[in-house]
Amino acid sequence: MTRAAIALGSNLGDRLGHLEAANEALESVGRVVATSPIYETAPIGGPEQGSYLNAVTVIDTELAPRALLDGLLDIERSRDRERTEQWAPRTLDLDLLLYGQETVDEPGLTVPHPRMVERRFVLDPLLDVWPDAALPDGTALQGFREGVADQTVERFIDESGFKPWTALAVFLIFNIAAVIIWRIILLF
Ligand code: A4P
Ligand code: MG
Repeated sequence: MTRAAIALGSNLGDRLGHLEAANEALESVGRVVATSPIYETAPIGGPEQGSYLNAVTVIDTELAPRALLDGLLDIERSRDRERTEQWAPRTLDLDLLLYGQETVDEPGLTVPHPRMVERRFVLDPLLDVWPDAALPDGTALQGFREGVADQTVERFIDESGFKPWTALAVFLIFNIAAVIIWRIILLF
């Protein structure tokens, strides 16, 4: 069993839906240990494009690195990921950041992910859920935080749960409280 970290990113279509679906689907490649908060992040590289939602999920897996990557690519396809140019906008990107303390360097698979230490949209969520994560040579990833501090990321707050009936309930409670207070005042 190996502990692995997966980066999730989306900046096309139903971004939150893609990340939530990916998290559920990750159960098919391992046991989900922890899921980070979601961050809204400014795009880095590539053509002009919209902001991303990024997160990191940590899993324990029995799959070898290549089989795990194949599983991740299957999940991307299930969310209609299309590959055009590098760093193009995407419905879902799943990157294998860390696979235990192993190093993999083969065609089509490099672990640790070669650009992870340059990106705040990876380091912040990763360190939220795996604070002592380290590179295979033992270098703590916390040490790279300072170098990416100028990149813009902020915690994403999902406001879609604030449905009209929630507003109605708040309105009614507020009014009932006002009537009760008014009655109490009238008693004096
Ligand atoms: N590949 C090799 N190693 C890995 C690995 N460890 N994990 C290969 C995943 N894939 C790996 O990836 C190209 C190929 O990389 C895959 O077929 C796989 O065999 P891709 O997802 O098709 O292309 P890409 O993502 O455009 O390229 P790349 O170079 O992997 O991009 P990055 O570095 O992942 O950057 N800005 C914000 N704010 N948030 C983002 O999430 N993401 C990117 C993509 C750029 N800017 C961003 C974000
Ligand atoms: Mg990718």
